[in-house]
Amino acid sequence: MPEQSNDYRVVVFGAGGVGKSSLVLRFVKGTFRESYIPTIEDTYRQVISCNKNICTLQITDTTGSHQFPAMQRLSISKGHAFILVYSVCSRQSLEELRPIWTVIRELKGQDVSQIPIMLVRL
Ligand SMILES: Nc1nc2c(ncn2[C@@H]2O[C@H](COP(=O)(O)OP(=O)(O)O)[C@@H](O)[C@H]2O)c(=O)[nH]1
Ligand SMILES: [Mg+2]
Repeated sequence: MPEQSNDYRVVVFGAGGVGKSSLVLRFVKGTFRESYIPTIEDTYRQVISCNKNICTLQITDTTGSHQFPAMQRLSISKGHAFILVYSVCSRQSLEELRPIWTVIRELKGQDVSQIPIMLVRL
């Protein structure tokens, strides 16, 4: 399938339990759930208006830092923008972002300043 130029793929990474899915669900559905259901991998598609154009926003909510390396690399290769989430209560959750950051840099080339990456502290 040819890639559409107005199709944006955002991938959310971060340690298990930091609140990635909650963040995504709040944005996509406006909901919050108390119970913790570990994610395998969920993708949400939304049609948004952006610069007066209709765009498709595809958000991939990953399982976290313990994603299979091949799946992680695939999500990074396909992604246009990345949201790296950690918890202020866990130094470990911040440290788990480092290898993901390294793989993003490796797969997206050296000019990391050209890649939209957002660091989110929850
Ligand atoms: N009180 C509170 N609980 C939260 C918040 N964000 C997430 N949680 C809870 O933390 C747990 C893990 O959240 P989840 O989004 O599934 O984390 P994920 O593993 O990173 O996707 C769930 O039980 C959520 O209800 C928040 O802002 N406030
Ligand atoms: Mg989750």
